Amino acid sequence: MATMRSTTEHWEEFYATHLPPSDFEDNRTLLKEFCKRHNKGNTRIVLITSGGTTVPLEHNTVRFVDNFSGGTRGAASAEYFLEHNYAVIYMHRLKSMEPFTRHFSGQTFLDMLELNERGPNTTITVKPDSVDVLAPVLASYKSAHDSGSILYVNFTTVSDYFWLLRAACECLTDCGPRALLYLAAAVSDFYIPSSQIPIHKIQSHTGVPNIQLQLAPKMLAPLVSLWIPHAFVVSFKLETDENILISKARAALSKYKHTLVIGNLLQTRRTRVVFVTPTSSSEVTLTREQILNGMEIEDNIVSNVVSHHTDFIKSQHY
Ligand code: 9Z3
Repeated sequence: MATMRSTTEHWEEFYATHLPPSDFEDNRTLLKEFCKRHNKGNTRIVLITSGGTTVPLEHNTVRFVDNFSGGTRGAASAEYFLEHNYAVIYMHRLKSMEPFTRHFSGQTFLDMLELNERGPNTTITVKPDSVDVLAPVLASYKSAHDSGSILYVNFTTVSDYFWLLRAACECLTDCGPRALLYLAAAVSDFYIPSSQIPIHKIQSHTGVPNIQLQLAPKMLAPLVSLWIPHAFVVSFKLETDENILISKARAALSKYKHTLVIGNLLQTRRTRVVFVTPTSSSEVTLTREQILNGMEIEDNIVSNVVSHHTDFIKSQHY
C-alpha cells in the first residue's frame, strides 16, 4: 500500500510541500506569548497533544481517514498537570475532549440546572445535589483560567498537527529542561501528500477510487534532535497486540533517543500503561476498587511523569 522509503529524512520535504493551516500565525503568536510569560523562575511548562488526527481525501474535505482517540487521556492529564503547578499548552483535536468540560459531556450539564421561569426575572440555578459535583471542577477551571495557566490550540488534520507541533517546540525551546512534551495524540502513521489529493469531492460515477496512503514523516526524530533538544520528551506508544508493546516502545526509544515511552494497549488503556525507559519498564495500573472509587489512571501517570521530569531537571544541572 504505502511507498516504502525512509521517513526520517522526509520531514523537511513535508514542510516544503504542505501549507500551514489558515490559523497558524494566530496560534504561533499565542504560543510565543504563553511561553514567554511562563518562561521564568522554576515554572515548568508541559505541551500536551491530545486526540486523533485526520487524513483528508479531498481538499474540500467531505471524507477523511481518522485516527481513533477521543482525547480523554490528554484532557484528564491536563487537569492533573495543573494540580502539579505546570503551565499547560493543550494542543488538541478540534471537538475532542477538553479539560474541565469533559466532566459534563452530553446532557449531564443541562441536567444539573434548574430553570425558574418568572418572565423577565427568569433565573437559572444549579440543583442542590449537583453543587458538590460542579463546584470543584468550576473552582479548578476558574483558577487555571484566571491565572492564565492553560492555553488551548487545536488541529484537525495530520498536517495541521505537524505544523503546530513544530511551532510549539520552537516556542518552548528556551525553557530548557523545564519543558515537558507529553505526546498523547493518536497521530496517523499514514497520509496522502497534498499534491495527490483532488480538490473536489470524489465522485462515485468514476468508479472505485484508487487511494494510496504514504508513510507520514516521523516528527519525533527532528523534534528530539533539533527542535527542542533539552526538553523532557514523553511519547505514547499504542498497540493492540500485547506481545509487541514493550519491544516497540524500546525500539522508539533507541531510534529517537528520547527519555520515556508510555506504552498502552487499545483494549486496556484506561487501567494499565507501561513506563518504558532505556533501562527499565514498570507498570502503572488501577485496581478494580480504584476504578469504582472514580479514580483515573491519568492521576498516577502524571504523578509518575512529574517525578521522572524532576529527576531529569536535576540531572541536567540547570
Ligand atoms: C496514546 O497511546 C494514548 O494513550 C491514547 C489515548 C491515544 C491511546 P484516548 O484519547 O486514548 O484517551 O481515547 N497515544 C499515542 C498514539 C500514537 O499515535 N503514538 C505514536 C505511535 O504509536 C507515536 S507518537 O507510533
